[in-house]
Amino acid sequence: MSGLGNSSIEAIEKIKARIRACDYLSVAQLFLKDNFLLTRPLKTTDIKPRLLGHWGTCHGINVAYANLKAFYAGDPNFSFVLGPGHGFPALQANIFLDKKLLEVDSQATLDEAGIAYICRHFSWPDGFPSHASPFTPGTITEGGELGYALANAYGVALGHPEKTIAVLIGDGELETATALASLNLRSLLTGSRNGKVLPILHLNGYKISAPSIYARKSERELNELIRGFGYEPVLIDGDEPENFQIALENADKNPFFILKTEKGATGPNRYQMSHQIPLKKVKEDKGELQTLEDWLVSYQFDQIMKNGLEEVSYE
Ligand SMILES: Cc1ncc(C[n+]2csc(CCOP(=O)(O)OP(=O)(O)O)c2C)c(N)n1
Repeated sequence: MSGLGNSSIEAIEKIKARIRACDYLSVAQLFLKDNFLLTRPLKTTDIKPRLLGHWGTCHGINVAYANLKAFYAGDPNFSFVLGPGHGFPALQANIFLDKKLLEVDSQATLDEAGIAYICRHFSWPDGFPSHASPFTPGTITEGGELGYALANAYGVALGHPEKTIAVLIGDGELETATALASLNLRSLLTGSRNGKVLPILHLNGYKISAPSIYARKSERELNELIRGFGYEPVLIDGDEPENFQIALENADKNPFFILKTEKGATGPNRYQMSHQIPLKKVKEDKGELQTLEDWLVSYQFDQIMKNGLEEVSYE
């Protein structure tokens, strides 16, 4: 069992700043080929010629990653398995800040040059792909196919009682036969010889542009479904770290967390409009360009740079 300890106000502020930093870096990777720190007003020539990637799920990933990293800081037996494969800018931002990317790529330094490098080369010829790839440290399954995250997490737990594995599952992903059937693994993998799996359903409401089945269910119906598989549902409503930390601290034997954040949260358009790239006309439309600049500025990344990127690292 871990936790934030005595300095919890500082720790909560760090989680908030970390989420802002990762949100900023996610947007910058998707859109920018120059002017990564907004040292001058944004110009159309700063925007990548081909916008490719997924924004909608990124904020939720950043919320889960930061909260788990803070809670399990320094625990070598903790791992995080990420389901929704489309939030690669978010994953890349997190492994960049924790210097995991630096271990395999000497150009991903924790400074201005490293930021320019990861942003410019995201979804770029001979650069990083728009999805997690074998190059990404820790990748198990590649290919953009939804469904395996929960089974992979139980696989890690098998025969390793010392391990704790949190796994983020998309609400669209949980509609797949693979993910849904994997809920049965809880009954197989109990007992003292296996590790602990902490499933987190990312209930952002949409799968691409349609509402997910789980978002259409009432809270009661969803809870009963989860209880039917032997878990205790724990709702984390919104992105406030305080709620997330309390949920982790109070979790009993078989928790199943439901992280409820809006699809596209913190971005300019929400829900079904935000699965991939919002502001599709940003290169031609001055209004959209201004919206992108305002969106980037809203994360106050200049403040984070002033304090130093180490301050938002859980290395
Ligand atoms: C097995 C499989 N079926 C369908 C798809 C196509 N697909 C890509 S993204 C997506 C929706 C994912 O929704 P969700 O898991 O809720 O992720 P998020 O909303 O967080 O992006 C689907 C169905 C896929 N990648 N894999």
